[in-house]
Amino acid sequence: MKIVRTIRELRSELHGEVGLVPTMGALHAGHLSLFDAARAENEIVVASLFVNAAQFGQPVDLASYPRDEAADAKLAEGAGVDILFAPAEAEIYPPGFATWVDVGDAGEEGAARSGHFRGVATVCVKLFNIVKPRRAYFGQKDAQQAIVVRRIVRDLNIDVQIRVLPTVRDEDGLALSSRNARLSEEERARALALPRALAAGAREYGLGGDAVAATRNALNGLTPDYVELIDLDGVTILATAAKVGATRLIDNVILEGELT
Ligand code: PAJ
Repeated sequence: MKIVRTIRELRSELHGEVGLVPTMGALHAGHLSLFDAARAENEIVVASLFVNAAQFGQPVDLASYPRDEAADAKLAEGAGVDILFAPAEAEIYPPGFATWVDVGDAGEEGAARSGHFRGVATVCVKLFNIVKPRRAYFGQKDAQQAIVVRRIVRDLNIDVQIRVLPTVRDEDGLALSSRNARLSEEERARALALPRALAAGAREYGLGGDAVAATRNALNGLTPDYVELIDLDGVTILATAAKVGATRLIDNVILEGELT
């Protein structure tokens, strides 16, 4: 695996059908599932590793975001990534940078995190233009992000296929997230209310009942930012977000349809 830091160097390494997996590092089995999918479908797999300051609301969230490039490089290499693109801040946002992608309505998650999806959208469009992938891989874990990225690609006629892969969970059901490392043992136990409440919501939906109300009722004392039904290209998803201690977690389950 090659680690490259500049756009020029990256371009000289690219040939054939490229699969891109954008990440912010702190890699875990969720990211690895995206690398595996990219490995299976493309000649070259590029992973980007860039903690995108533009998508963070709270300075403390950005400052405390876990960073360990050496560990990430090892995991990426083991998963068959060919090129790890790990640019410095100024390579992506050089002095004078002033153009942003305005994503429009991004549901409750967008409303809860002002400016977040603008930052995500801008860096994703830049990565698509830099890497020119045939396919790019995203996780269902961040379903609202996948919806926004699919819409951008459609609205701006970007020639890339957006693949969305299922959420990878710990054995107890908690969705893997780089932010889980911040949870104390007690908080981690309380965080299990998220997947459990979503499962209760999905059961209720299957019985013809109100999935949102059932989820709210099963959150076991957690106060959600929202519980909502969202649509990802015809797939109906039940999504929620809640703070456990100081850590904001998101999760979702599919109620109807299948991701592609
Ligand atoms: P990051 O949080 O590093 O996630 C990178 C990709 O991994 C995203 O597509 C995310 O949905 C996926 N992912 C995270 N946890 C997962 C899990 N448990 N199962 C499956 N996939 C999972 O999302 C971002 O970075 C950034 O917003 C980015 C797209 C890189 C733009 O900066």
